[in-house]
Amino acid sequence: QAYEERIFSPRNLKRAATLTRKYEHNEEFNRKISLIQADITKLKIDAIVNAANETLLGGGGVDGAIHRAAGPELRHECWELNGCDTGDAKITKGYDLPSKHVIHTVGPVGEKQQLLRNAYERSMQVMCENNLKSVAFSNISTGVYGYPRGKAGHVALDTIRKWLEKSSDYLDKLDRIIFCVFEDENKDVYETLLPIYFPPP
Ligand code: AR6
Repeated sequence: QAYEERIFSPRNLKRAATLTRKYEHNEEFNRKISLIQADITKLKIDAIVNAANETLLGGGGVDGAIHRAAGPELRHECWELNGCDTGDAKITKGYDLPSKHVIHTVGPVGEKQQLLRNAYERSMQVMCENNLKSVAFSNISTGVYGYPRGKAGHVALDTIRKWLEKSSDYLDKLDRIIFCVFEDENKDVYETLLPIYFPPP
């Protein structure tokens, strides 16, 4: 597990120098943010965030992978949740996954910024309500739902940065927020954007 992979690779730092800073450097925030490229179903963590659909009954992409790895009990629990609105999030146990929980969120179909923000924001709320200290996000809406990857990266990072700014009461409890990218294109997006939202000193 590459939890320790830091966000400031040499390549990253070089890019950071050329980018406009949107936010101030904050060492505590930076220590809690990670980028990893992995199959999210392999992560041993408090919660992984699934890019689900409104039925919560499974599908393709990362949703399919999570349901396959978690086993049929996950579908049973999801069934009882009666679906989930776009921009909302609901939590289940992780069953056969190494992750203890799954936070199922539903991103928008297409580029609807506020709904994507809501999905990240609500996932963090659900994490807090359940007293969890670590969470890994998949790249909500950037697959089948067709949100442009670069723009989705901006929304994800900005939403999490803003959440950190206003959640000082939870920071001591929070251990880590991981952005889990799967394919190279999203890895490039996050490597480029992380220094804007979480700038080095
Ligand atoms: N681990 C981490 N990320 C993954 C994995 C994995 N195993 N597999 C795919 N991704 P998508 P959406 C990435 O399409 O766009 C489903 O059918 C993938 O590369 O899974 O929100 C649901 O049921 C992409 O960057 O989710 C919904 O109907 C990201 O996960 C619909 O798709 C999200 O792609 C949701 O579409």
